[in-house]
Amino acid sequence: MADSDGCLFCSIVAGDIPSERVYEDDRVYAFKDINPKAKVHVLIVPRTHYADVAALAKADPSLLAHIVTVAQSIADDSFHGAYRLIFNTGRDAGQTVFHVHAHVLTGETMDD
Ligand code: D5M
Repeated sequence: MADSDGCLFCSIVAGDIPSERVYEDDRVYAFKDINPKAKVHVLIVPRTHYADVAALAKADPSLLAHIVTVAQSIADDSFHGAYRLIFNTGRDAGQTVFHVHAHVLTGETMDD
């Protein structure tokens, strides 16, 4: 677990910053990406702060598996179970928020 002070997604999970909720349970919170790259673009974040997917996988693999299950469920509801699941990991890979988040891209056919 890394420092969660001033973390944008910790503030969203806590309800201190508004978001468009899609799903939540005791372990994760899912909300619409503010800058969607697909018809349906949802971010799934664990309530507990981990900096990236590698840290999450090391600390709590079952929570990572749960995120995949939630992504599948969102895609089942949005687009017959077809989706892309992306974890940008590291600044040079485009990660801008250092609270692990799964991008779920679905809702339309993606050819490229
Ligand atoms: O993805 C970080 C993602 O977080 C990026 O797609 C925009 C999104 N974002 C940033 N601020 C917000 C708020 N306030 N609500 C919803 N979505 C947000 P990364 O993989 O780190 O580049």
